[in-house]
Amino acid sequence: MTNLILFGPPGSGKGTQAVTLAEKYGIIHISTGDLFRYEMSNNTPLGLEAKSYMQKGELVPDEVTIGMLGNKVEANPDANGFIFDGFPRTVAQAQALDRLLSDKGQEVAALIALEVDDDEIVARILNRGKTSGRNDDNDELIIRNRIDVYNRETAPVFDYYAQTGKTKRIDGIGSVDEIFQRLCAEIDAL
Ligand code: B4P
Repeated sequence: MTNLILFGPPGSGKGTQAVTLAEKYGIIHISTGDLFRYEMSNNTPLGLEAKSYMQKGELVPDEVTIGMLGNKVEANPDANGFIFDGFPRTVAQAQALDRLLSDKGQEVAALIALEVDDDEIVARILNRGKTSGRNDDNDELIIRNRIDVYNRETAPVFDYYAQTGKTKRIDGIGSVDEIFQRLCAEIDAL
């Protein structure tokens, strides 16, 4: 069983790459961002709560996010592994993920970080905003806030996993296919 964390700032290409990686390696892709957007589109209480944070570029509270992620993992008892995209985004989420996997006799195999500079992130997300219909993609101030939140709350997750030697860094600039090849090389070497 291979459990991977695809890591990086907003707009670094996690969602883009996770879909094809999940297909290639036969593992389940879990995107907390997609799960929240699904709840929002159905106007559920969870979706309405998530919306109030996401539209400002803030993180949804840990208790909500961890519970939702746990339900999704539990719903796939026969999975060969998971690729976590956009989770964990805080050290508390990372600790919760480790507990969840350890209760199943599993662990995180690697955290692979996509490295992309801030100006490229802003350009990519504004470009996606032309068609995504996402409030958090259309306003440069909100995008810059998402980057600040990443640096403050999410970047420490890299250091948390670095302590156990599970972290890898990938240059996230290049074509989608080039980055996919770089990611596969790291995963194949695990
Ligand atoms: P996410 O849905 O995770 O959104 P993201 O960080 O913007 O996306 P990603 O990095 O996956 O970028 P993508 O591949 O789409 O989170 C949105 C919000 O949800 C958060 O701000 C937060 O509020 C909330 N949330 C989610 N998870 C949470 C958690 N665990 N805890 C608390 N809150 C949480 O790529 C972006 C764009 O770049 C696309 O348009 C893509 O086509 C383009 N692109 C990709 N690769 C490219 C390349 N190589 N070259 C050029 N463009 C590229």
